Amino acid sequence: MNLNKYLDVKPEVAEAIANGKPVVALESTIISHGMPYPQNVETALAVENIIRENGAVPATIAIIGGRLKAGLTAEEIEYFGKKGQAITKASRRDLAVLCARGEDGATTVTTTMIIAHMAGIKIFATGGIGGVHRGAETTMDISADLEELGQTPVMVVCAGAKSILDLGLTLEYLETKGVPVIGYGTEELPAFYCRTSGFGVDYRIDTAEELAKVFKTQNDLGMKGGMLVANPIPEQYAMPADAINAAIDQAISECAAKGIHGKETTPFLLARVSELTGGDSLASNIQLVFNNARVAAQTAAAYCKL
Ligand code: PSU
Ligand code: MN
Repeated sequence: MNLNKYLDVKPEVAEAIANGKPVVALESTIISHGMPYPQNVETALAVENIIRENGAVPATIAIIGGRLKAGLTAEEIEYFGKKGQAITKASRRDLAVLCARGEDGATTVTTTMIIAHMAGIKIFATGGIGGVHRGAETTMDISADLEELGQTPVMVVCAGAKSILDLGLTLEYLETKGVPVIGYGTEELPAFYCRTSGFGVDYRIDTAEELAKVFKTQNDLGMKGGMLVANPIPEQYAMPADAINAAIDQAISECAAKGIHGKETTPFLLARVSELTGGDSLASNIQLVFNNARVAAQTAAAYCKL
């Protein structure tokens, strides 16, 4: 089963993959760098339960002691949650060094896609993806997540992207890379805490069955890239755009003033926006991840029937 000598697939996950049962991948940077402890651990465990309730097996992905893990135990999730930002945030360029040195790494959307694909998992649920940062025309800060979506055949179900990014440029980049951006039940790209952004998606799809069919077709066509499904936060948890945008603008100017750059930028902005908007934004963040887990599990189940 383990085709890759650095990969450990949790037995429950390996069994599901071998028998054509639905599996949903989950990332670990959202645990270590995306939310505070203990809500991060509680959320990660609750997301796994939601995936099970919707008929799929969860596989939280991470790097532990240099091993690529497809599926974590509850103890391992607790370890990532507690260690938080002390864990290396692992993107594509970090993978070989961490494996060779036997170190730990929290997987971003990029590395979760890579490891999911190695394990044979096709559908992945998260909160928000990385993208083209505001001011990228001079900083060139463009997340590796967009490159990965262009080259690895995994469907990523998210709630769009936070307006810490330039959403218009992010969509342009995805178009260049040939990544279909699908609105789940919407024509507009959701902006994480907000259901709307003013930017249109490429296609609107209303059912998990059609998501599965389109992604299966893309795979059958031999196209190597992924697909981005943007699922708006449920209405009752959505936040007013004005309050969020004020916090985002403040966080971005603080980030620039402190000279923060590179891989630290996104974790800094996430933590600062969350502090500035208080507990409401954390509650919304948790609910949108639950919502994405449901859609991903239903899509994985539909995919297995095709
Ligand atoms: N955006 C969020 N929440 C997150 C992330 C981004 O709203 O947790 C994390 C994800 O792991 C994503 C990564 O893959 O940050 C992107 O980091 P960067 O912008 O440095 O590529
Ligand atoms: Mn970056």
